[in-house]
Amino acid sequence: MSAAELEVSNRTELEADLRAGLWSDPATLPPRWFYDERGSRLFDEITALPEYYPTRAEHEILARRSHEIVRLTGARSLHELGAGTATKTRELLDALTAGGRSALYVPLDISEEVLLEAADQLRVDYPGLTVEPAVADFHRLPTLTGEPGGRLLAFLGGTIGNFEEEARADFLRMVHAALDPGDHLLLGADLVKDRARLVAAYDDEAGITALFNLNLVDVITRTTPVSGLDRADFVHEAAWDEESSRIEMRLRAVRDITADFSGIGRTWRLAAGEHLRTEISRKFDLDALRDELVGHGFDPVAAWTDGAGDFSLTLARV
Ligand code: AVJ
Repeated sequence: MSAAELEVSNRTELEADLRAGLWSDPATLPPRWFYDERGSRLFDEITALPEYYPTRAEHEILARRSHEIVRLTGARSLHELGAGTATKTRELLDALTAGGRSALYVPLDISEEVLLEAADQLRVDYPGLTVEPAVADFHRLPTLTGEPGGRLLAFLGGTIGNFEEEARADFLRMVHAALDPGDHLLLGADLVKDRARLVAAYDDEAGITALFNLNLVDVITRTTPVSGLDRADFVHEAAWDEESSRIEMRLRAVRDITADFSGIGRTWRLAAGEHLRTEISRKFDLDALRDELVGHGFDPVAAWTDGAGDFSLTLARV
């Protein structure tokens, strides 16, 4: 796609999400809109925050278990959903190419820019590795390349937590259908823990997560014509919903908002004190997650946590 075509399709897709989400109760928007260039940079900053443990915890597990994962799966190709900059993935790639073995890496991401840049660097760093980046989102998987039975599909970072229950079920069904017998899924999932630590991870002292959340307003105003929408009218909020076992990220209106979306021909009103929900981040119980995978036809092979028991990786066979 050309840059101009990309811009048009971006606008069309955002407008569809705005239509579907803003007039519901509560108003919602899918978290994928966080990740423009600035949002992606802010997310990278989040992963280095003292309060945000998931990235470090998952990296710890991968550093310790990657060789075991490659041995248990016999994988010759790694397909990674939402690969991004593929930093932690290097642990898996090291194991996959150990002893000079050749392997295939297929990073899948919605951001072509990030994808191609990361792919170029990986080709330099891993001479024996074939890198085949593919633009894809979590809702439509392309037909997977690589030898059937020798594929490892990784979905890391805890992004599975962004899905509502039903969307998660749809996702697991889709993944199971995309894989062949002998292929494996490697799933990163954040675990339930102390409320204070969970909230702090999404409402950090330095205010980076607040900038990340508020950046969404800029993404909207830049992508579709709208008047009356201003990031100064919102404050960031992170709340733990015990019953649904999830963190909710919200943008709470500090004054009455009337936003005219001329691109979609509708006016959106949000009263002072009400909020727009921008992300859910579900936290899991390891046994329940295992049962859920079994319910979708997967055969759990192993599950690991970091030393502190904060985050999990589950390996399951199709
Ligand atoms: C990238 C979806 C795993 O839910 O923890 C981080 C995104 N949002 N801080 C998460 C996020 C706010 C992150 N995921």
